[in-house]
Amino acid sequence: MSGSIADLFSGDALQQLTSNKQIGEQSYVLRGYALPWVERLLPELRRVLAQSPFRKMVTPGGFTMSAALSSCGQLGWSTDRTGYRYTPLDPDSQQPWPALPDVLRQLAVTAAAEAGFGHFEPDACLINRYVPGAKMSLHQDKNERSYASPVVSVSLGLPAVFLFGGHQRNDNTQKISLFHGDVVVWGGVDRLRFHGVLPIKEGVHPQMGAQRINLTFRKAG
Ligand code: MD3
Ligand code: FE
Repeated sequence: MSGSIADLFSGDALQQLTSNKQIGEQSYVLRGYALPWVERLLPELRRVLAQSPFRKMVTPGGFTMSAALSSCGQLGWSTDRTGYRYTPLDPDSQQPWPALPDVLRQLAVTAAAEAGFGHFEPDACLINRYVPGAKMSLHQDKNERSYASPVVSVSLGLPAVFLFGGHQRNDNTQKISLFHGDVVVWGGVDRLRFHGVLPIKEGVHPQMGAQRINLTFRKAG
């Protein structure tokens, strides 16, 4: 008979996949932190996406991003041939982005506090959808007005390998596996570090299907 998954991993490997971890001077992985919130979060996410559906976007360089994007909150992020920006209106509908649902805000604010960032006031939640094969190349997040606030990210669905680099594009990167329900908080001196996501492996998540959805909460304005 098979035992627990603990039997399949060495002590070190299991530790790596299940423990909270400081990954930078002011960056923390909170393993499974969102799990108790998921049931309340998914119906709100569905409502948001009915109003502002996922869409493919083109970068100023002319490349179509492999992740599909949407947003909620006072400001939403988008890109086209003319640049990256936060706007109060969804450029597809010309209507305001859907409001940031309370449960999403509470999750982000509570996780930020857990990582030592009190008084986080997110005004933007970027929603990325990755199907197997989709990735995000190494980049910095520099479109926010101030870098004083942290970024909180919530991973849902298929696992991903997150790349966490330094302040120079060619600095070494650490690879961090992120699973359904994991929350990561980045702030302070780590706020402008390069980061990316390796291509998502084929798979089907029992609750989310064949996709990974990542929510990133920011104070953009
Ligand atoms: C580290 N998204 O939307 S979230 C992005 O998994 C983005 O969808 C990735 O990078 C994803 O911009 C990673 C994590 C993230 C977001 C912002 C950061 C990590 C960060 C800002 C500074 C340092
Ligand atoms: Fe980013």
